[in-house]
Amino acid sequence: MYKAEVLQYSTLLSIVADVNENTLNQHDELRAALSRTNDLNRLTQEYHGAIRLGTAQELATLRRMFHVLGMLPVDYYDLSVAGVPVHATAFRPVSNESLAKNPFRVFTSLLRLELIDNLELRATAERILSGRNIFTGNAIELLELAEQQGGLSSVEGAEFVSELIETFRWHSEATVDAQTFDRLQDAHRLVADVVCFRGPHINHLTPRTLDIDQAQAEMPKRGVQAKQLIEGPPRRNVPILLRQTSFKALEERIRFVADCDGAHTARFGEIEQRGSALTPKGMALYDELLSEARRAIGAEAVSYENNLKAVFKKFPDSLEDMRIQELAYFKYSAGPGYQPEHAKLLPLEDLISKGLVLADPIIYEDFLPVSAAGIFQSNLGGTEQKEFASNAAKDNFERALGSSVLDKFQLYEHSQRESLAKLGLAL
Ligand code: OOG
Ligand code: NI
Repeated sequence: MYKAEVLQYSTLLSIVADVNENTLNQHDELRAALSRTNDLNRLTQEYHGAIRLGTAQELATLRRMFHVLGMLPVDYYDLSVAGVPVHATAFRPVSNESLAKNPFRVFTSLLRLELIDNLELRATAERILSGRNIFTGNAIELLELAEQQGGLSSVEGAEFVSELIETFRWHSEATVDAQTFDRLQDAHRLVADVVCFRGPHINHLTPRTLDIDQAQAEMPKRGVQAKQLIEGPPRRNVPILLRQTSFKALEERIRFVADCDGAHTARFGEIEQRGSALTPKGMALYDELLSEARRAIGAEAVSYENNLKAVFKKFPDSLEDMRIQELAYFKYSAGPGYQPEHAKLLPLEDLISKGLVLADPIIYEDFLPVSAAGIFQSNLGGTEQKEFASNAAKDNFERALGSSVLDKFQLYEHSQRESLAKLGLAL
């Protein structure tokens, strides 16, 4: 559906496929490691998408919908710090088996109208949102059936998916007149995007590349206008967390009620490169270095990148250092010749140095708030920078969601521990 809606997205997919093939052809060791961690077979699948919701009720119902698909809310992201009036979670598979089968996840934001100062405008937005229903009647019926039966048959499941897709479709007819649209747009472009349409259109989908710098260089060559900076950590020997770039949102014709035409920018495409998941200690170091780099220089592209690289010299750049200093999570597996008795005879470090146990980084499966804000900003069009008092409101978000969000560190830690337990080992 998205390929048909946003034609440039197909170009993005072919750039990523070519870059991945090149990279794998040049790095046999990487190919072997990716196949050990189950990443090779899921590399060609879409990694994530994003939507923006208007009300607590929409979020609570969507949580139930995603639950049927085995996608659970992980982590809380406060984007108000970066001048975007939303907070968010990511619905994703959490078990290793599910992640290996299909990694697709949806970054899901909820609009925070309480951050809009103009009370009258806030009330208008609330009234418009309370009058819409973003789900089809069949989707709701199948959801209730799934909850009663504890699942769906494959026929029901297929129908459920095609009904749910309707929620994410683009509508070029706005639900408001041009004047209302402009007023909401003035409060924040994101407010207009969420409030003025029948549903939460997918605003981007994102494939995963093994070399984002190559992909970034390739975009303009194929007629895709890339965002200026790659978000996240710099290029390193050992990739960490998440690096992202995107192409600018398309300007699209829309129609307002009362028959007049206008334009709106919402939909774009994004590319991501994923690296090691970091422990709380590693994440704290990442946050510290990122703020240091951002403090030093404004957004001037070339110098920002050089400076980022220089600042990140303080982050160890070998798998061994990252493991020994407990900065990242690892998946351990048996190397050639490993026997269960080895677990009792030698400490883990010796097993690793003898090649009896292999340690591969666990891939980061989540998002980064500062990067997400950069992606939001470059795709809302305009250069506006609104200031909101930064105020994380995780409790409110979870109340709207109707459940708590899962802790990403616990998930990584669990999968590290499980891989060791399979070998009869512990850290
Ligand atoms: C979501 C932006 C966040 C990412 O990859 O960090 C995101 C949005 O623009 O709605 O998708
Ligand atoms: Ni994204």
